[in-house]
Amino acid sequence: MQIFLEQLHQVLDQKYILTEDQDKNPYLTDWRKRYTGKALAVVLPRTAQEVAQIIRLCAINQVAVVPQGGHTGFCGGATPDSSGKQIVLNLKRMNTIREIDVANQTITVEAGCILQAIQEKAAAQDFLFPLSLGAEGSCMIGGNLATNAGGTNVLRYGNTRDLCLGLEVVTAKGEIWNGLKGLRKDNTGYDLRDLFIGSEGTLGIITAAVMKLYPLPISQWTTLVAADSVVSTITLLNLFQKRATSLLTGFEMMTQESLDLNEKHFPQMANPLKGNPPYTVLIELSDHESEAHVRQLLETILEEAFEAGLISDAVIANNLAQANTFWHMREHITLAQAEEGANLKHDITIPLSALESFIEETDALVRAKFPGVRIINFGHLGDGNLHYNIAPPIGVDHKAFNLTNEKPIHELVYAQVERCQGSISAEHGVGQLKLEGLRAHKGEVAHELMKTLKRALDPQNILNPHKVVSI
Ligand code: FAD
Ligand code: 2HG
Ligand code: ZN
Repeated sequence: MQIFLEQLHQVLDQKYILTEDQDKNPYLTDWRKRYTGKALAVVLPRTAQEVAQIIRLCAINQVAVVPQGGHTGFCGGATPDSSGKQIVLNLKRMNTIREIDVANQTITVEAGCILQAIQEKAAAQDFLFPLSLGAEGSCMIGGNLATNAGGTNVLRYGNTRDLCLGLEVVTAKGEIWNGLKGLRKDNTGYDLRDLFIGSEGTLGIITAAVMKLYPLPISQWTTLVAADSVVSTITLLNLFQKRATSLLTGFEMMTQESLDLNEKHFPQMANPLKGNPPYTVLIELSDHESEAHVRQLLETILEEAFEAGLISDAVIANNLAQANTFWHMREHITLAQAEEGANLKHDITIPLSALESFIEETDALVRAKFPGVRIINFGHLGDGNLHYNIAPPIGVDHKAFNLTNEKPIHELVYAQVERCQGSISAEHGVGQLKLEGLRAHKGEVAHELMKTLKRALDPQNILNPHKVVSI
């Protein structure tokens, strides 16, 4: 290993190869503090050429490499194992926005660009970069692409995969594939770009990307509404889809228990709706015509929803600051859960037609088998994506509870997901957290095909081994 470290010094300046514990430690624990690993070194390259040289050295010396962006992922994908033999390759120094192509409506960015920096750069040129998630101040576009992140704008603009037109990737052999064309049509055989997106660093290292831009909306209106049942929230979604069509850019659901937990830790985030309703829905419309147009449309749809008995209360944000408060309330649920202690996450998708029966049956089963637990169910309802998280009963030690109950709770929830033909990972990926369950979920044929791809693209198994699939 000494030889390998010496070879690394021929590629990178000493200060970009971290080998001391105090320097490495900030890169070794994930955001949830669920995983802590060890690393031979943390390396901080600045260019794709340096990444390629590092990978070539890893291949020669059989050293495994864990690519890392902001380390905000929820599945332990960017955390090394406990052997101390892997290196972490963090992309944060590759943070140049290379180009905005106004006519093509695209932005070319390096993998280490912070998501929020891309949004801001686009906005400065009157463009919208629609990917938006609670971690946007610290996650990086390379990590977003590697996990195919979702977030709050998916129902209008799609997930990260849908926003990407081209990639630059360093392969397991240390070659650089330049696929940075900003083309909306390109049917020249296998889609390599789609292979790397969502592969969580197991097939290649993303060093740059061409992403789509959209015109900035002229006006956005945000409202919070109260609903009594799951079926009301879904009927309401369908009403907005029908009346507002592409103007509907956000449709987020939060249960009473989720907002209670929020208020406990962040009293300033109290729900402005009266009477603590069972379901609170945050709805956002975005318009390119005029403020008056979208405001009137929103009021008309809400009136219709009241008349149909779908909602019992509504608060429309009067200004941007109030709209931001509504969004902060939604985004703080994750932070409230983190404050409360370790919790069990289930990032799942269910077809909207099965959502009502999923929630009603699963809530009943969970409450019967694990009395007192809090079901912190919230999420991107417009995408059928629930964050069906479970917090231990009040007053119970979280670690002890999770130790005994994690497995049976996961089994119960995932069995329900399978029954409803859903997915056990909607947007957070697989990483090491869901590695074991993936074979059963995907089925033998799909799982073998994934392994075949992994073997073909990374025969030495040096790219993020034992994440997503083990070969
Ligand atoms: P990391 O955590 O560093 O890495 C994630 C995976 O990608 C790892 O497997 C890593 O090896 C790989 N990787 C990273 N960079 C590269 C690269 N350049 N090339 C190849 N592989 C790479 N996720 C959502 O989808 N929707 C949400 O709404 C959402 N909200 C969140 C809110 C909060 C408060 C937090 C903490 C997280 C949230 N997340 C959400 C999860 C997380 O932010 C996303 O998964 C994000 O895309 C991860 O980006 P990152 O840069 O932190 O990646
Ligand atoms: C969100 O939608 C994130 O806020 C986090 O995906 C979900 O905390 C979670 O489980
Ligand atoms: Zn989410």
